[in-house]
Amino acid sequence: MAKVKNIAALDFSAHLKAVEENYKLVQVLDETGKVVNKDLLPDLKDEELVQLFKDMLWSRALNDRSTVLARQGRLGFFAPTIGQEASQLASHYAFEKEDILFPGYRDIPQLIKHGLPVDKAFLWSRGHVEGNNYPDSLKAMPPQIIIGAQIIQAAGAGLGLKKRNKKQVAFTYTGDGGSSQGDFYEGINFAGAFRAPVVFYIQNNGYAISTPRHKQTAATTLGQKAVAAGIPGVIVDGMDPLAVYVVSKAARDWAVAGNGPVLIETLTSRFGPHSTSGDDPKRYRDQASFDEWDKKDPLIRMRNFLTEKKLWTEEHELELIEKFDEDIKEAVAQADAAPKQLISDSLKTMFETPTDIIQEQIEQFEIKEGK
Ligand SMILES: Cc1ncc(C[n+]2csc(CCOP(=O)(O)OP(=O)(O)O)c2C)c(N)n1
Repeated sequence: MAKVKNIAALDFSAHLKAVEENYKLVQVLDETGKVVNKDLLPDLKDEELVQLFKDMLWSRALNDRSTVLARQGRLGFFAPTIGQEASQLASHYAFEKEDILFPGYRDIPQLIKHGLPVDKAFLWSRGHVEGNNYPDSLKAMPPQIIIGAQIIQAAGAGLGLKKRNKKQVAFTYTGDGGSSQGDFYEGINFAGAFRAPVVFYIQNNGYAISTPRHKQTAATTLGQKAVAAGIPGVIVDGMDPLAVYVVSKAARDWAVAGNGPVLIETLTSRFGPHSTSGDDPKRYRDQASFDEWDKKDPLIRMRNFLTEKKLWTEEHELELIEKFDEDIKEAVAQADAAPKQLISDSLKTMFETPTDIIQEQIEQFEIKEGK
């Protein structure tokens, strides 16, 4: 066989390296909360910085309470968010209420911040139809369970916003596993082709349930997947709230200005199990990995940063957590008071005009349920 000449165009290792080199990690705060990149410090007022930290603390409180409730059998499905607070809350902080959110099942904190009442989030977890009955003001879809499906929905919504000349964007979250799905590639490609205003997040927490990230793809980063769609891709320290915010704000500005979508990979970690339905992460993750990521806890960084700026005290934090716990308890009580879930009501949400078979089932269940 003829020997291929080693000309630059065929230097495949150089190709791979060149792609990787274009995708550098963005960081603003180091693990101790010290600013390591002044140029990227976001333009947030003191009270806004404090609010961002409060959101993250609230999310941790919600995680802790929900974990207990799930263990007591008082919630249905629950996917822990502990460890991902910067990735979730600092990204959401960059968007407007009018922007349309397409969350995955782990993105309940962003959905609540976007306007979903907490009791409805609990009802959703219990599989109650009222959990998906959103107030008109809430610009969001219910959390997606089908991995990656929200990516194509967001791409379509983005195109709709563009066609209507809206100054809004769609934004959506998936995990590292989700970025291995066909829907993911189709969605970012479609949004790129139509320059739809969409910000796509891959929250890379290292695992798709028990499958480690390195077994899912040969790509050295997930952010670089943007290159095939011809759109910008950014990799950000997902444990660094200020970096996540600043990158998200830039992405939203870019998209809303008509330049098309952006893909953001947040490097993060879930400190807990995949879900509370029986997963034991110690079976696929060693203690060293937990210890390594514990040190990167986004709450430690933000707390240190604010304390150094004299914007935060421990007493304030304790008071706040007590208040969050009270609010969450109240929301649980509200969810408990909701009328019992009826299968007939659930069936009625399937189509605006039910098909004959569904209609028949509705009638059968209404008799059984005494309606
Ligand atoms: C299309 C599809 N395939 C498989 C599943 C089963 N499943 C549920 S969660 C999950 C892992 C997803 O991992 P990742 O996207 O990394 O998100 P994470 O849970 O880590 O946030 C899988 C495979 C599913 N829900 N949908």
